[in-house]
Amino acid sequence: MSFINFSSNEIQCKIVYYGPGLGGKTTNLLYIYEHTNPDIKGKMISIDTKGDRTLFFDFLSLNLGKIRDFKIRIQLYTVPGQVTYDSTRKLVLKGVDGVVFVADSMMIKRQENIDSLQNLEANLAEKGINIFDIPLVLQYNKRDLENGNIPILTIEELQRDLNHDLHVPYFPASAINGVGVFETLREISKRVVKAVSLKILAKR
Ligand SMILES: Nc1nc2c(ncn2[C@@H]2O[C@H](COP(=O)(O)OP(=O)(O)OP(=O)(O)O)[C@@H](O)[C@H]2O)c(=O)[nH]1
Ligand SMILES: [Mg+2]
Repeated sequence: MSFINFSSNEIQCKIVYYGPGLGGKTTNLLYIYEHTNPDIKGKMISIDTKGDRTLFFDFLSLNLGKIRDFKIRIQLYTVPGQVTYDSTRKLVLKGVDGVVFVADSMMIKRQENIDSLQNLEANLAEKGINIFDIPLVLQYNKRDLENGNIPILTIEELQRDLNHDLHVPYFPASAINGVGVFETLREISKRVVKAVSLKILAKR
């Protein structure tokens, strides 16, 4: 939930990276952390991790500068993608202002992508949020595999599977090489800050 502190003139927004296990959510945050100016970022914190797998969440806070007199701080979280950790995903979604859905381009992940997006929709609905109303962008990750032996889905197939009804912005990416990572972050931040600012104006 966006949090407005009028005494310190700060607005906090929460963005959650969601998607199937091993899709590249943590890799996105790591790349952002490693390629941001130390003045604007807090520590990256990974809570409970086993090898590659997130068991609780990752967290990174970024200072985006000012809008009028307000300092804008965004907080990035990842959920654990593994199917069994649904209760943790629900916890991490608490107070969410925007979502980046990281899909895995590998062909064998096709159904997992679809299931994970449905899981997001259901978990948002439990919180009274319609997936069509919340700032959301899709990232089609692991496009670098295009040049290898692992079969991957085309952008058209991913669009048909995931974005047919949503019609939200989408970004082909290779998070491991940083391709598309900041483009994705910029778009979701823009949408979240806009939505939060409108909410604030409406309340004033
Ligand atoms: N080839 C390739 N591998 C990637 C890319 N992004 C991530 N990976 C690899 O995929 C594996 C899983 O990445 P993570 O970022 O840990 O995935 P996650 O979505 O956080 O997974 P969970 O925490 O289990 O939900 C790691 O071995 C990454 O190095 C990419 O763009 N291309
Ligand atoms: Mg992870």
